Parts: sequence; C-alpha cells; structure tokens
Amino acid sequence: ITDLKAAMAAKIPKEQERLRELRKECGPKALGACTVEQAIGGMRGIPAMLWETSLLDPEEGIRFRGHTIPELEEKLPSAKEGGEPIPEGLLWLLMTGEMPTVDQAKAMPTVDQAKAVTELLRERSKVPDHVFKVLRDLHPNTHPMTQLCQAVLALQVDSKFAADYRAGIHKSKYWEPVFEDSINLIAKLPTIAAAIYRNTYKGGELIEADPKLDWAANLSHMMGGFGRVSSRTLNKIGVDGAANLSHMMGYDDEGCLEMMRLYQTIHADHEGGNVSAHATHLVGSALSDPYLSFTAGMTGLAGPLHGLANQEVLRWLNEVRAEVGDNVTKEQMKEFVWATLKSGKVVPGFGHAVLRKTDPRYTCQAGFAARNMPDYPLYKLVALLYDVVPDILIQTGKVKNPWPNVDAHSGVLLQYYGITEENFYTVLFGVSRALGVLSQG
Ligand code: CMX
Repeated sequence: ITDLKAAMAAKIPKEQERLRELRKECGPKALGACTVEQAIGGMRGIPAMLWETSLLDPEEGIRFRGHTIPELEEKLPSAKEGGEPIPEGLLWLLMTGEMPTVDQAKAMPTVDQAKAVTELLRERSKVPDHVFKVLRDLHPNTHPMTQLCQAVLALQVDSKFAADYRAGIHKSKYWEPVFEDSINLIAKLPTIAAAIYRNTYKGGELIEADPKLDWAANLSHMMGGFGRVSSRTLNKIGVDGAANLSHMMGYDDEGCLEMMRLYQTIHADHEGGNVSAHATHLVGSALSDPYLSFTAGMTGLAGPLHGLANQEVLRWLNEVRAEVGDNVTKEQMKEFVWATLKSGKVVPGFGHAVLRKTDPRYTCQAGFAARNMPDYPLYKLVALLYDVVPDILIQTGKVKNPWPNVDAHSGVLLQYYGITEENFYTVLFGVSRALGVLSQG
C-alpha cells in the first residue's frame, strides 16, 4: 500500500479504540506531582500531554516513533544512494508509525511509499494567487516568520475541516478533513517559503518548481536554484572549475539539496512540550482547523528562545567576527561569551528545557559539516564554541543544560551554501515543523 490516506484509514479505528481502552483502564491514575516551580516555569517537566509521534529523552535526545536521529539517517529512504534522508519518508513514519518501504533499486516504484508521498505532495503543491498577493502587499519590513503566518492564514479559506464541520461531520470522521488540510498545507509550504525568500531578498521574481525534484530539494530550488549541471558540463568544467560550481547552480548545488533534505528531516518534531508543538496542539483542541492551529505554532516558533534562536546564533557569530575577525582564539571567545552573559543576554544555541546532553540534531549537523565543509571558517568557529561555552555556562551555576541545541549549528550549513539571510532561517525550521505537529494532529 502506497496511499498514505489509505494506510491511515486502516489504522485510525484501532487507534481510536486504543485511546478508549487507555482511558477506561488508566483514566484515574496519577502521572506525577506538580511543584510550584514547575507551574511558574510553564509546565516544565510535567508529563501532561499525549504525544505519539516523538519522545524526548533528556539524556539521549529525540526519538521519532522510536527511532533516534542516527537510526533515521540510516533507515529512511534517500534521494540518492547513501545520501541524506528525505522528509517524505519521515512523514510516512510519523503519520503511520511505520518505516516506509523503499525502492532504492528503482525497480518497483509502485511499492515505494516515500516516493508516493513525494507525488502526493507534488499534486497538491499549487498555491492560489491570492496568497502571493497577500505576501506582496505586506509592509516590506515584515519579518519572514510573520509573512509565513499571514500566508498560512490566507490559505485557511480552503480548509476542508472548517467546511466539513460547518456541514455537520460526525466526530469519528474528523481525522479525514484534518488529514486533507494537513497534506495540502505541507505540500504548499515550500512554495510559500520560497516566495517569502524571493520577495524579501531577491527582488520578487519567483522560480517554478522542478517536477523531477523531491519536496525539500524543490524548496531549495525555488529559493534560488539555477538548474542542475549535466555530467557532460561537469566533465568540461573539470576540477579547477569546481569552486565556481555552487555559484553557477545557486541552491540547486547537490550539496545544498542534500543539506535541505537533512535539515527538513531533523527539525520536524521534538515531542509536544516545546512552544510550537504545544501551541499547535492547544489551538487544535478547540477544533480550530490545521491552518489556524499551525499558525499558532509558528507565532511561537518565531520567539528568540525557541526557533528564532537559529537567527540569533548567526547574528551573534557575526558580532564575534566583526569584533575579532575570523581567527578567534579560545581566550577571545571566552571573553565574548562572558560579555554576552554580563550584558544580561542568553548565549543563543545553548541550553534546553528538557535535554541534558548535546542535542543529537546538533551532532548530526556537525557530522554533515565535517563531511561537506571541513575547512569552512564558520564551522570551525562553531566547533570552538563547543569547546568554550559549556564550561562557562556551568560556572554561572544556574544553567541546567550547558550543551548546544539544534539551533547552534543549522545557520552554518545554510551560510555555506550561500543562504546568508539569517532572518529567514526560522521559516525553514517552520516548514519542517509542519511535518511533526500536523502528523500529531
Ligand atoms: N545562556 C544564558 N543563560 C541561560 C542559557 C543560555 N544559553 N540557558 C539557560 N540560561 C539561564 C536561564 O535564562 C535561567 O536564568 P534565570 O534563572 O536568570 O531566569 C537559568 O539559566 C535556568 O534556565 P534553565 O532551566 O537551564 O533553562 P530553561 O528551561 O529556563 O530555558 C532555554 C531553556 C532553551 C529557553 C534556554 O536554555 C535559553 O534561553 N537558551 C538560549 C536560546 C536558545 O538557544 N533557544 C533554542 C532552544 C531550542 C529550540 O527550541 O529551538
């Protein structure tokens, strides 16, 4: 079976029954106590939400339907052999709870579930003109995350759930229009994100999707890909010309496409307690449709202590470079970190409300950087931060987790491939987060 909705339809009645049973058998049981500090701290550490798509272990990090990040890198299908995982495979896993079947040999495409998701999303990717108009009419200084929220709200006019609810749909069938809205929204997000990028930074000229590319690679392409280079051209350019290659191809560079696939996979879900997931879930519980609920999540992701931290990390690194140049010593870096703390600011990209070790999403991106950009100065700078920051945060005596989180590394990968506009980074995070929070819906 490669039809995602049919796979869901086969599971949903059993899941509904499982939930009824759970309630009946365990309903009155207590999950734990709640302290005053936890209440003040915004429910930190209180097991108070059902979240099935992923589980966050403080020591081990995130597991998506039971699979760690390294396992996902190994098991999820990829666009090229041995390459990075594609988010379509993750979406199948998150929604159905099962690893998608793959057809890496390309012999039987009809059994390739991840590929079927790619096609499903492609079919529904067309964004109505009125959404582009909304984006064009916004104040030019509107932050890309605010633009994302406005565009998603503009799409809400087509909500199937809202229409079916008005028509009196039975509650046991809610999942169907929620599924339709979720897939429609996920399918359109790359085009919307690319339009925001092109409008804000590239004069507004949009780039058409490439029907041969997968979901995440198309996002990269529509942001500014200038075409993939044939092997004949590659041979002509030869090794000496390789440095110019990325420049010529823009974000169609193979490395950039792979980076985007990985990026979109690992940012998808982080259990239900974080602000974007919780907000989406909370608003959804009022039976607000997926467009409204996801927008609530995105307004939360736009906060500097959550998703906007990836933008803040880049700003902060650029301040370091402006002050001391690229060849920063350990001592200079220490001084800079202390100065940040003394001025009453946080060190962005470090710390976490739940994690107590280095975020495996950080480690995974560091691995990608080591493989693809080992000599890149910004990568070295981030590696230096890893050496310096945790010790200092420990010395403050109050930071519970001194280790880096996902946002400490993502900007470096984007910068390397020429996506230098850090104000846009959280939009890329948001596109990925849709996979997780809408699957849980
Ligand atoms: N730099 C400076 N101080 C920090 C810190 C950091 N990176 N991380 C925590 N602290 C401080 C807190 O501000 C708090 O100080 P006060 O008691 O004066 O208020 C104290 O240490 C205790 O905080 P905590 O219990 O360790 O952490 P919280 O659960 O309160 O906050 C988080 C978690 C992520 C908001 C925090 O670590 C932080 O602000 N980090 C920097 C921003 C960041 O990288 N956010 C992205 C997180 C990942 C994501 O959601 O995308």
